[in-house]
Amino acid sequence: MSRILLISSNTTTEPLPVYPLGMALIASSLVQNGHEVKQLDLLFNLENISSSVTCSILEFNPDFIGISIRNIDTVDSLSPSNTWYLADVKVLVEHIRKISQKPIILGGPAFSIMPEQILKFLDADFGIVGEGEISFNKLIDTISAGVKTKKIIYPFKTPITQNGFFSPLYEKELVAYYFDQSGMLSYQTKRGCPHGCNYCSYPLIEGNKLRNQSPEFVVDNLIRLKKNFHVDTLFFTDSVFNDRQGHYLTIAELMIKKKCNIKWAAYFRPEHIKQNDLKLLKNSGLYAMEVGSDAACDVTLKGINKSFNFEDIFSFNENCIKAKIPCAHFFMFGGPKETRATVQEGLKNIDRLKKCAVFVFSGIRILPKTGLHKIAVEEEIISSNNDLLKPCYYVSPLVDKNWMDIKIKEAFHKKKDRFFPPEEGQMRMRALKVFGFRGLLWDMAIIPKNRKKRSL
Ligand code: B12
Ligand code: SF4
Repeated sequence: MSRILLISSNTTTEPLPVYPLGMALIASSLVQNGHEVKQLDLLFNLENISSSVTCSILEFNPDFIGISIRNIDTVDSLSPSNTWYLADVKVLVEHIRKISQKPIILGGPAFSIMPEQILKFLDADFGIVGEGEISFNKLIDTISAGVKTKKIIYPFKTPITQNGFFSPLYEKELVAYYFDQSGMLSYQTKRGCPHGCNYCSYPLIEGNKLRNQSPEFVVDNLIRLKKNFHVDTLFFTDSVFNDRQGHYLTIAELMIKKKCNIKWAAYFRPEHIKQNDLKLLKNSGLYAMEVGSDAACDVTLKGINKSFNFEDIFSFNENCIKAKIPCAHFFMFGGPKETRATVQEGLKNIDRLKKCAVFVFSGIRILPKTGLHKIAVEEEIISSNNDLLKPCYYVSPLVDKNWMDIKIKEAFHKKKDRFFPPEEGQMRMRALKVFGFRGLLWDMAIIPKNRKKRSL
């Protein structure tokens, strides 16, 4: 049995504070294997980060220290703060080294995207790429047995499937904090994405094969969450909630059957969803959808390797309007094949999307081992030896970025449900938070009765 201190290093509250779900799952797997675990969330301890780390190490005296790293940066080329989250994690690792000689093990989505670069930059001892539940336990056993091992552990050929999933070990104090701050908690029902969008890092984190939890397992966890913590609003953090096999519909059916009575939102892909499906989802508690529409016309959709076209996005939106489900579409301009003509066509297309929110990003963050990375090197936008640790964006060489940004701003001028640059959306949401509103918040621009005040 070992003592393991887990630290969630994420302290950003934009666009909203998100529960450290990865840490909760690692904690659950370690506890089930008989280890003693302490979860330390740095956002919860924002006012006294360094003393909370010092006290945890001195009092708990861990044998291993695991750090969960969620974000590298904001993936927003126009972000004025230009936040690079890894700088704070570096300070954290240096601080830990001053008080403990125990092995530091890294993991989390950010780490999984660029493990070699981040391990080197942070000068930690080990790192686990992808899902950590099984690998972390194995690594601890290996190190404890005095066996030499590689510094970076890559995913096994046999990842977790149906019966192997763990229930997150939510902590009461943290649940209360995040529910109060963001108006929701998070839960993941499946892993992996089989779609090969060329800019996307998600398959690097979770693999490209769908691995579903059984609907019974999901719903039992939701019922427990509600019973133990009185949580009634959730975000399903699946990369894409609507899988082609319709597994998501079986979850919704069971939520209705078991009278879960939980409101939920999730990411959707704008395809393969019928009016009846939307009705079912709504009856199960769906109150808002974040839609990965991603590019605004057929040429640029093809440029990022999407298998749907703009008409699919349009009819998806029309169906949501009929079903009275607010949705927010996310688009990126400046991707492969973007030209002046496609920007103009894309903005006209977006204008056809009624009664929905639209968020637009300018340029696409280039992440290693993606198709976009290859294109960017071939087009000499970046050199092949750029390690991509610092924010670096793809903008099509066929369009002028300044011109494009001005055109988008003009098209969205004075529209309350259009957000560009993304920071503009953050500012409006910050104002709503000051007035005590919680939740996704953009949905209030579509359906004002979705307003939810924080419980004081
Ligand atoms: C859902 C989601 C959101 C939702 C969250 C909703 C909610 N209420 O939770 C919303 C829309 C709010 C959001 C916002 C943002 N997101 Co986001 N999000 C995701 C997504 C799809 C899933 C994250 C998740 O919860 N996964 C489920 C948990 C269980 O998995 P996990 O954390 O990865 O943990 C597993 C492993 O990583 C590992 N692990 C985790 N911790 C540890 C620790 C140790 C020691 C070990 C060994 C292993 C380990 O084991 C865990 C269990 O298997 C990911 C992409 C993806 N598929 O991962 C992007 C992702 C994490 N987001 C990302 C970003 C950038 C952001 C934003 C900064 C974007 C923005 N500018 O607004 C914000 C930041 C929000 C915040 N406060 O931190 C990036 C982060 C990397 C990067 N490029 O910088 C990702 C990877 C997507 C991407 N573009 O590449 N996001
Ligand atoms: S962008 Fe969405 S659909 Fe495409 S690969 Fe990534 S997670 Fe899958």
